[in-house]
Amino acid sequence: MGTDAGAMASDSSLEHELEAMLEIEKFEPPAEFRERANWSDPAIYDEAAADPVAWWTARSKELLDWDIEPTEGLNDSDPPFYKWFEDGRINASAQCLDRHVAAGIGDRVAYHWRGEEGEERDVTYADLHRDVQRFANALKDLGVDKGDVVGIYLPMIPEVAVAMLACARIGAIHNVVFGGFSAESVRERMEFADAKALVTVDGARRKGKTAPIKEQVDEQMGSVDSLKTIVVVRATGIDVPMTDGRDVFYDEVCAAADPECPAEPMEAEHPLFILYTSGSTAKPKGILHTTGGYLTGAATTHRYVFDLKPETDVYWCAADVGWITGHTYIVYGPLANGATSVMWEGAPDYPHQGVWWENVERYKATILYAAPTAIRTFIKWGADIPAKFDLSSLRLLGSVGEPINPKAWLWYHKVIGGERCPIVDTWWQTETGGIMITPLPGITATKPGSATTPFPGVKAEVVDEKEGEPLAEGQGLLMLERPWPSMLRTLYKEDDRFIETYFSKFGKERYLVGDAARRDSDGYFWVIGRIDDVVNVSGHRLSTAEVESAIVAHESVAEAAVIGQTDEDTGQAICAFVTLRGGTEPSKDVEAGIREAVATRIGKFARPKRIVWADDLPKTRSGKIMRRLLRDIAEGRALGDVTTLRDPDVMAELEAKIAEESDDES
Ligand code: 7RM
Repeated sequence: MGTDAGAMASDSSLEHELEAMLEIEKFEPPAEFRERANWSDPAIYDEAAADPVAWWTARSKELLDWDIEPTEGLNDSDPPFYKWFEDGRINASAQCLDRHVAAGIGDRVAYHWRGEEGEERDVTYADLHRDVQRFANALKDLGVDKGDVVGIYLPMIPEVAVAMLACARIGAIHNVVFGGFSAESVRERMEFADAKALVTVDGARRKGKTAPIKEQVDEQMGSVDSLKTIVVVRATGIDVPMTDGRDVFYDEVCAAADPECPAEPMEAEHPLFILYTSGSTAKPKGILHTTGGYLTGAATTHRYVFDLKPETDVYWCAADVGWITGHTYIVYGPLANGATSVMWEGAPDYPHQGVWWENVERYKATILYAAPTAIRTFIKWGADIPAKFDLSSLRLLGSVGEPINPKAWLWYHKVIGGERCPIVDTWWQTETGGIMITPLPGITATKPGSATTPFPGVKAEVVDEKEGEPLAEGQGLLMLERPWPSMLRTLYKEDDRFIETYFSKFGKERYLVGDAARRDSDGYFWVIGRIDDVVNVSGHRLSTAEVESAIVAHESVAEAAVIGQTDEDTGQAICAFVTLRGGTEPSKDVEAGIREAVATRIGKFARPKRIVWADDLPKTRSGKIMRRLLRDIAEGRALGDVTTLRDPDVMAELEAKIAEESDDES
């Protein structure tokens, strides 16, 4: 009781302080930070803008050691199929490992890995170099060739980085699926990509429990014809079913493989990976990234946005490797730069709610990169939890995945950053490969809630929706107006969809982001959110269509419409309007069944938070569901234009339903 009262008192005075800080418009980089920053001269922006291709080419040569240096920067002869550094040769795994070992820093820790139960493994660059070579040879022995697709479905263990780099070493294209996705999602992503092999795990630990991953994978993978091999990492030691002639253990194939696997220089445009992400339709998009340009973007932004000093920093990106943030800022960026990272296996509240801060203290982390949803959760748990740990090692904080509300920004700044750490709010996407709009911590004055301005060499605009005219100030569509090295090259095996999705609105030279944004009088960008049917739950991208198709798979469901509803914890939450088949009455059982159907088909994180039973859905005369009206009603706003509805009464009925719902709550 006593401590609770104390915590509440301090929380309410903190609340007042944050309230007062909302008045501060701009936060200048602290002088002591600026003095030591990798970049502190704003002239860098002009230099890059004067000749962006030459500027990116110079960064590429500064931060990477090409086997054959490119003679050309950008090939823009066939937009939107841009090529970068086309005649250069480079191997991503050699850039991340061999050159550091050769430079004598092989014993530097690449990952301080920490497991859920407190286990620790320090993995050095030399360790990774050894393991990657063996696994690369093992993949070859298993028949994986250059250009083949290899699925990776692993939890946050060092083997995930080994598997990615082993693919890169032999020119196989990795296709990582986030561990939170269901086995069914994995199957779909293996099918779409014609994956030849899948690397997975016996079981995955989550908050003290072990999920039988291999068993779940087995239930799905029989029908994937292209799949010849499943490699199983023994991470938990649980018993697993193995199919003769298809399944092998990671440790056994590595032990049997040749220890030396020289890295083969790849063409700069050789595909490095595919990563599936949600779009407007139910079918996920296979974002394709290639080697030289992607690595250039990853290394450059990682070094300069995070002001990385590889010799002294301890960097922690608290994302999962299964998302683009993990690809670029846990694996390729940090390893290319020779950084020492923290890799945390678990959840933020296991074994206790202070475990992140315990990790910061334990490894003396200097840079922390996290999502606003995590920060909002920590705010809810209370400032007294981080206060128990020594966070004085931190010197820079980052945010990614969704807009950060100013209050959360200020809390992060004050409670975690001790008011001394600049915050970099980084806007980017799976498609962009790396950070695009962000402060430079030694240069940019930050405003809480704004990702500020484009990275050097990047040209972004907010344009009016109809004509695509850039707006000096005000709200419109966010566009990227010039190619950049780490941009997606296409949607895997769907070139037409690539053009249609990103380059059909205002032409083939202007990339349509899919976000709405605002520019203020200083030219700062404020990203508002998606304009398409993409919902962002805790920084996880989901399409309303894919959740709907999972819901209608339930036998009792006739029709479903899904919207993203503003949520104070997760940014947006899934709200589903469901009509049941005749004869089925709404019940807790049906509700549980629907949630289960979504968990099985997509993953637990996609389960609807709220289900509204509807007798009918608002549709236009041509039968399109008007999600805009559902959004209005779910958020308790006045309804917009309903005149295009086939049956305007539907809305009145739904409004009555929503009113009933809130009566139930009170
Ligand atoms: C890195 C990542 C991309 C979408 C993007 C935005 C939203 C990401 C920010 C942000 C406001 C940010 N890739 N988004 N970062 N919105 N401020 N700093 O998240 O492909 O999974 O999602 O996420 O809507 O289009 S992603």
